[in-house]
Amino acid sequence: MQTVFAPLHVGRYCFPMSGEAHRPLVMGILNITPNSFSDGGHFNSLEVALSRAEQMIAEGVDIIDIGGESTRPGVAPVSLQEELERVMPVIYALRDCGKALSIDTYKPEVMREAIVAGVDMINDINGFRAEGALTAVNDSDCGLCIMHMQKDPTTMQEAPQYGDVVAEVTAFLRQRVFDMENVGISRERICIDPGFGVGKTVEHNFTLLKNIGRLQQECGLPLLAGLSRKSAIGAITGKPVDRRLAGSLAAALAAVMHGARIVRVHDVAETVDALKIWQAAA
Ligand code: 7PJ
Repeated sequence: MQTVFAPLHVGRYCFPMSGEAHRPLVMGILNITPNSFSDGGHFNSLEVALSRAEQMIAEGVDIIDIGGESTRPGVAPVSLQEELERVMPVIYALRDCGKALSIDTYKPEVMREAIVAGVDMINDINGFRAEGALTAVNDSDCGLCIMHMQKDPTTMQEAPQYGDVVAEVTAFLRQRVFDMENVGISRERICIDPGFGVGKTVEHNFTLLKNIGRLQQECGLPLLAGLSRKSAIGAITGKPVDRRLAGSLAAALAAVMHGARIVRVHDVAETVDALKIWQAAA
């Protein structure tokens, strides 16, 4: 039996999380990185991003997750100015594309600008722990994804350790939900994410994956799972990052089987197809 959840409110959109009308949602990853072939590169990376977004929309994406800073393990942070220059033109251009827009950031200044520009969701890998993050999102109607991360992106993969990874991640997420409700943020806007691959060993990742049902039940909120192309997939399959499609599809289906309501993926068309067959066979 799957836990029953109220619909998730994300800005202009309201997604059923249970019942007849519910189906797993696909969040498509739109990474904006500067184009190394053109000086400055911002115009070119805007064009590339918009054509990728157009493709994702045609492929059936539900939420477009725009990110201007790579948070892959060990990657250096980008400045606030640089992040804004990367993401803001994309947000303005996609504002009325008909799909929910999410911004993947942990910087309160970026959250504020993105909210003014009309994003529907804030996806924070840092769980809104930066000073000013809760205030930045408080007065909006944006959906909020709280992710668990041990340490920070530069240090998180240095020997991650837990006593009981499921209990610790659950306790962290419950505490953040509590803190958010305390400042007046409504639960109907919140989803949780155990943060696959961030401060976790392969074993931690698969333990969390198998326990998605428990995490959701104990937090009482829908869960978003992001396993796409991550190193845990590579560790099991032995494949480099550009050959992890099949592994990522299996991981997305496993997450949904365990009850995840949203999957965050690079390969939208393939994931949408896999989920359609999964649903038809359920
Ligand atoms: C995640 C994310 C994730 C959420 C990244 C990558 C690394 N946001 N942003 N969940 N991962 N909510 O995509 O490989 O797992 S960046």
